[in-house]
Amino acid sequence: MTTTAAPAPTGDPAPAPEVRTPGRLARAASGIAAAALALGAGHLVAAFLDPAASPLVAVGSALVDAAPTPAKTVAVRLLGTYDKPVLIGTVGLVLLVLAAVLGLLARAHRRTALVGTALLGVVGAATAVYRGGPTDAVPSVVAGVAGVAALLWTTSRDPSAPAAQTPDSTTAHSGRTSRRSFLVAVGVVAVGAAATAAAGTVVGRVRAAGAAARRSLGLPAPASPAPPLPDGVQLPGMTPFTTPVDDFYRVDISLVTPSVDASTWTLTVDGMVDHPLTLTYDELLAMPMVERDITLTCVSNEVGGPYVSSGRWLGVPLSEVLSRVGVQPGVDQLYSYSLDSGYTASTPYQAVIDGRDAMIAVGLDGKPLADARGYPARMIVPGLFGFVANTKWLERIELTTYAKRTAYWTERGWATDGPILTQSRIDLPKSLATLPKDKPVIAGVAWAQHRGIDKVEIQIDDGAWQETSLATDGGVDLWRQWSFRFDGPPGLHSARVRATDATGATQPEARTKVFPDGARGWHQIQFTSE
Ligand SMILES: Nc1nc2c(c(=O)[nH]1)N[C@H]1C(S)=C(S)[C@@H](COP(=O)(O)O)O[C@H]1N2
Ligand SMILES: [Mo]
Repeated sequence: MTTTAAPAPTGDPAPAPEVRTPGRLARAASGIAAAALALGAGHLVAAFLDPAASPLVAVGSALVDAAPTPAKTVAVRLLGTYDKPVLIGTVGLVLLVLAAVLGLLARAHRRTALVGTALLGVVGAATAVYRGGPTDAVPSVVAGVAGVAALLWTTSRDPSAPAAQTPDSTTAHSGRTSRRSFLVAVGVVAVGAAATAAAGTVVGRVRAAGAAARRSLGLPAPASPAPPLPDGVQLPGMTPFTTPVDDFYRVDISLVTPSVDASTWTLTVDGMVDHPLTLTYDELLAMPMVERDITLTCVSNEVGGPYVSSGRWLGVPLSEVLSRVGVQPGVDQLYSYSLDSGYTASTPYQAVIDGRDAMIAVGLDGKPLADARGYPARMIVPGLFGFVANTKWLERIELTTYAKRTAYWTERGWATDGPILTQSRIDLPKSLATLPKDKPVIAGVAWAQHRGIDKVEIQIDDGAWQETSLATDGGVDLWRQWSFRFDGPPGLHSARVRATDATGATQPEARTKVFPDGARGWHQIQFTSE
């Protein structure tokens, strides 16, 4: 044969098939470009509907939900706040590989590739619906359609269907053209992907800025303002009586702090009621508000621990909302749903209607709730541990029975009822610190919300229990500071405290774990007196 002959006079040898038609790389790129356009289109649509329904975010969040609790804990410990970007990046990488494979498949198995692309859209839609509502499917459906269309269009520019492979010069020429036009098509899809992704990001930013501006407009004045805290609730040099918002303890199961758009948020109150009710944020804000100082406590607070904080809450009395819906006989719990992470809580109905300041809170210390605090609204019920009463990112309250509904933590073995246990804590001096000679004051806080603190006693070493002096009482739903003047000899000492609540019950000495209903026992420290 003459295949080893010198190059043709034109200097243009008959191209090998892989040169004439799109190569593997180009075809893989077409798959990736189609997937990128799909994600971009999905992202853009999600920016209008619900950013959490953006396909990658939806799939990543669904994986977080599905992950067992220990895996989540490990992920948070290892990756800290990067856990989410890492997870979404991983999902993206998997998608990238799948997309490349689909692009390669598209020539010989066009239908399979198209069906595969559509299936990816279905996966995104299903996870988005599982996490949110039916409309959250839209971004992924649009993404799927965009992906299929892009792949259809680019592969239609690929002439390498078996029939087209006759090695005459015309085909060679049109093959080169086709390869070029295929690459141009891939490029157009890629540009479309970048454009939609960028547009989605811009729309998302603009909308978030709008939401932030709206939030900064502030809150209505309370119809019933908080009475001023009496002088003397705060002892000099002690833990702030009202916890600075940035120091307020935070406990929740959310890996990513939800950022809720109040303009589309609603709160539904339904279940065993005569008139189910759905309120918008504006409708909620239009209701008469109360403002109250209330101390929150977490069941997971160890003896001496930090999960107790105090603040001035602004909200709509739950009684007001309940009177609007008309609660039917037989109701024994308010079952609250968070719009985040499938979190739910069981609050005893009795505790909500017994006259205490149970509310749907929208503000803390004069500002709208921060995202981490449950914006736009959360439940606050004084006297109950956070996990039974303080649902953040509240979206629904169902009036129901304990027989019918079980709360998130109850399902995981924690107690169903969670009255806050009486506790006391030594804050000054810090354990193992030195008590100064010129100011030998031991001080701390005690709490027994909705019962009140009657007495705090201290024991130095093995001495007799002595009564401390209580700071001014701010009210039964608040913690109370106490202090004690130490007059013992210099050297190493121990001190422990116990409080007695207003029902006359003194904290038991025996320690218990926080699981399942809160820690019991006396807080003890060692210190050196000068
Ligand atoms: N949505 C939601 N609400 C939640 C929780 C949660 O995990 N998710 N944790 C609860 C618990 S255990 C406590 S102690 C309080 C803490 O409220 P804070 O973070 O504002 O202090 O929120 C409660 N509300
Ligand atoms: Mo908690």
